[in-house]
Amino acid sequence: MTIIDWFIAKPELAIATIGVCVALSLPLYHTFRPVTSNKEMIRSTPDSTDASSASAKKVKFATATTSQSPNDENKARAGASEALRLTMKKGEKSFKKYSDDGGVITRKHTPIEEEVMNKFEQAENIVDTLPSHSSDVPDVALFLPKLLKDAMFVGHLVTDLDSVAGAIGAAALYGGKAALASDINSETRFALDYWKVDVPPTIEDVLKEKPDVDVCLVDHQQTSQMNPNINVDQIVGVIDHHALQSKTIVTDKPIYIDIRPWGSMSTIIAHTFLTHRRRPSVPVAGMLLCAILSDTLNLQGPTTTEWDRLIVAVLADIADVKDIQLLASQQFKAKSKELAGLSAHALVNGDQKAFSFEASGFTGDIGFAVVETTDDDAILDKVKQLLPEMVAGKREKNLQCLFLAVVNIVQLKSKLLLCGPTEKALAVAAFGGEVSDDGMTMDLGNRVSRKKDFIPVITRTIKNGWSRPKDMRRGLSTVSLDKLGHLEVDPSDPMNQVQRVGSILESPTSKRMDEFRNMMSSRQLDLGDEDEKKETDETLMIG
Ligand SMILES: [Mn+2]
Repeated sequence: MTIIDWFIAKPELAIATIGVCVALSLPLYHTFRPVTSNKEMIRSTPDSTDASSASAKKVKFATATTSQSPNDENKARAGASEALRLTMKKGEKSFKKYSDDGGVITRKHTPIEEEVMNKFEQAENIVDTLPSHSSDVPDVALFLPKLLKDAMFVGHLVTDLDSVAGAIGAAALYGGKAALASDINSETRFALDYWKVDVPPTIEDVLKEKPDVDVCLVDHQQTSQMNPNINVDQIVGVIDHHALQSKTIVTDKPIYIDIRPWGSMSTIIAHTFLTHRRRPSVPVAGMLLCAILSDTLNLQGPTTTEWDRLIVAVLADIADVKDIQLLASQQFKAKSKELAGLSAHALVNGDQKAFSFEASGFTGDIGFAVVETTDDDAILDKVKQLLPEMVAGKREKNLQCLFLAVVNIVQLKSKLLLCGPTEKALAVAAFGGEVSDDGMTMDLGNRVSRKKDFIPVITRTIKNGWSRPKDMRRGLSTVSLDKLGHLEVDPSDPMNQVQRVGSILESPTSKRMDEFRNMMSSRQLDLGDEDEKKETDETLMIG
């Protein structure tokens, strides 16, 4: 008699046996499950309330664990963290293999995915400590600025996502109303639509209704960035992450001030939610998340701190964002509708992905950035800022090649920016398009999709044995990194635009850009023309 036969013959015994096995394995499961034990530790710590309530919480929690309630346990684990964990394994560098006619393509984790993955466990533990709905029990260890209650929270002029999301978050946290200091931009519009949040009223509308409302400035404290309708005497608070400069407001009474040197004002609001053991609603968490991504340029900007990284992971979990890279890309596309306001750094890094290759003739990572626009000329006019930024980014990220495709989404055509001879050679081999006279761009015709039109073609070319042409002069890879400048935020810029400064390529007195231009337009570089090779040897290498 096999076990199965026995089970069929004695079903009641079989069920009992399974029951005993499950009962025995559950305690073991919980003993060796780190997240659960952490949660137990945090939850069973008595808080400032009375002992009976603390022990009631303990009992309630114990019941929930032993009964394995699918609603409690699975819900907590079925969020964004779990989704990301399923697609990314710690230590693995790449994922998302998909087959196209070019074959299997492996995309590297984007920097933001890696950042979020690194903070998963911490974020999960933090989210687990939050009550599912807010309690009104005050914690004496925390200062609750009652003075912000019913205030109007408002950001700076030329308002941005951090200002608007921060105002919405602060209004939800402290109790009050968010208002707009000026018209919203396309990125803010995207976030409001995405998280289904109503556009806040304008400051003028709020003041019309309630002229003597208390005001809390968010994301600024300089009078020059303040909406002129605000009377300084009505200001009761400032929550900000900018430097205190000469035009900081002056008040005749003490006000609430919370200024921290973090990457985004919304990080401060989200962190205060956590310290007050409050769980922001999904729309508020989503807005704050998008704002941090915006201000820190997907956690890659120079102002990014560990707090921004941690809070992004926490908010992604609360807002149940299953694909953080997809959200970041969609937001960047919305942002790039207002390209005139974007720095070269933002354009090159806003929607960039890296792909790994290992083939007979070429091994390494290739970065591919895309800017989708209705006005490609406006972007191509910035080629002198974009190319040095590409060169610097390529060096910083240790990429073998970095491309930027400027895609006209109305006419469905693209131009490829070529930042060095390797890119030029590979683009010629892959796309066979016409290189511009200055050697810096290639017409890609009606190819418009990175996933369908660009990467598969490059993949096929490399798989078919493409390698760097022999005797090709090297590009700017020999220039030392520090000569390519460093990233900086102008403290007086409310928009926190990240700029590269001090690059020898951008200096007006430097001839490097002209040398670069000459080098790129020189035909022998990528084609390995034997006749002109001697000349190459004599020509001074850039760097
Ligand atoms: Mn900001």
